[in-house]
Amino acid sequence: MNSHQADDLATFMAGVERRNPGEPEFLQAVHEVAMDIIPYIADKPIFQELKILERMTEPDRIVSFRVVWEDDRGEIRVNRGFRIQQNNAIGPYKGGIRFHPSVNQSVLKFLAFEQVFKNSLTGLPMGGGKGGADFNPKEKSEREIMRFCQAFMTELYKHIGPDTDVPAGDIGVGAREVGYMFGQYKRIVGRFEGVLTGKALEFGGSRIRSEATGYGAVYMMEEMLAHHQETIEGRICVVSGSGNVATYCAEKLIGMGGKVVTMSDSSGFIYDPEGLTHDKLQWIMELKSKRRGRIEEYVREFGGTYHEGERPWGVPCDLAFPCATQNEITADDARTLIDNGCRGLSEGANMPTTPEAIRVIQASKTLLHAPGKAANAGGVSVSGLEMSQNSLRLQWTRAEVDQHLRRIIRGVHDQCVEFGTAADGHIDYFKGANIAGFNKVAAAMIAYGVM
Ligand code: NDP
Ligand code: 2IT
Repeated sequence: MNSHQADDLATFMAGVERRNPGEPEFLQAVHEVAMDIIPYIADKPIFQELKILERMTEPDRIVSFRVVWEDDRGEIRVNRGFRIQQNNAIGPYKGGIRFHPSVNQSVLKFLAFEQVFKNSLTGLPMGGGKGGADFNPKEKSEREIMRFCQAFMTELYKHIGPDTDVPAGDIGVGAREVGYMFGQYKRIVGRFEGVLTGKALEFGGSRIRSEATGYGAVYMMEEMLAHHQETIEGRICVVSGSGNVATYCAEKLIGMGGKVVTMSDSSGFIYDPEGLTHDKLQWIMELKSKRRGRIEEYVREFGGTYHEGERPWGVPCDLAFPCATQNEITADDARTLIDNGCRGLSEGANMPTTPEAIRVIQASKTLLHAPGKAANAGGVSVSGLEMSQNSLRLQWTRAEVDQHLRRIIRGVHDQCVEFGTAADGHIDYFKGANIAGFNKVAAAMIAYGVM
């Protein structure tokens, strides 16, 4: 970036900061994209004249609403729900719903903004959105979860539809919550339609949707390594998280001959030097999704060590897969990973790497680093395939969906290479993903004229 472009970036960001005070996560996500797009459009005046980036950073609309429900003791509880409809230039708004106490407008705006670029990269016709609530599903009974989901959908249904906005899962929202929300939507509108993805197979879900994000993060790593004539086989893998994305990421890694030695939750991480097996992973899936227990219980069952309050990045590894949450890899963590000889980092989570950590990795040039908008695009890709299957009123086989998923991730990888390769041959996957994602949405916005 030359000094003129640096000035343009500073001016642009000053405007975004003025319009979005107190929203650090959103500003972080916008800055990471603008850093690549502003130099890219420097010699393309049409994008500047038509204020494409300015328009992309302003959500089409934000819906915020009260969610009132009754807990098991008969107490009335009040939460705040949101849906951010960021951009529908290339298709209906599409993106997950997050239930977590940390949810606020800034977090959902960062996720909706990232989603626009991610969905564009998949090549499927999906715009970007995100929703959620500051509801904490932990220690809630099954009936409380159900009542909350129903109350949430009783407002959200007014704003979504199979051709307008199609939510799915994210942190704290899996097949169970999608089932409750889909049931409530169907009850209110009186129609059975593909308004949510991540549904169970019995009522319109797609095969491999549960697995897709984790599998996709591994396929992306496989593509990056293959591009450099390397493979996953025999590599030591560090995974964070123990939810949907982390567990299926670990499953695919084990299946491909990787040695997964860690998993974590918000309390700490476990290290198993022997490596996880399919049986151990099955136990973790049951622990987390059925018993809703803590990852520390693993060491009582299988040995290894538990590290309270720590993240796993200090464990020497070849490949790292952050699959928990945003900003979970700091600059110090990035230095540790690089010093330990880590070769690849594939972001199963959204924005897990801080800006300082990204700079450390980019400066080292030794680590293949796929951003979340490319590496975790597998989830929304199979959501897109679920929409197609719902429209066609049929269900594809596992092999068919997996084939599509692999093809889509290969396409994402190849776009990153096309737009992210420097003169010296180094591939900046962040830059490639940002530019490729931007191009398609920008072209559609230009075609529509000024709006
Ligand atoms: P889950 O709710 O299934 O699992 C989340 C995991 O991350 C849990 O292990 C949880 O620990 C941990 N975690 C959550 N918040 C924090 C935190 N603040 N600090 C430390 N650990 C935390 O969610 P998913 O697996 O679906 O989502 C994980 C990541 O992947 C998110 O960034 C999400 O946006 C992203 N993603 C998800 C997709 C999907 O299809 N589900 C698609 C694309 C991206 P604990 O059990 O203690 O809460
Ligand atoms: O961040 C994401 O891509 C998701 N949570 C999945 C979105 C979707 O619509 O499947």
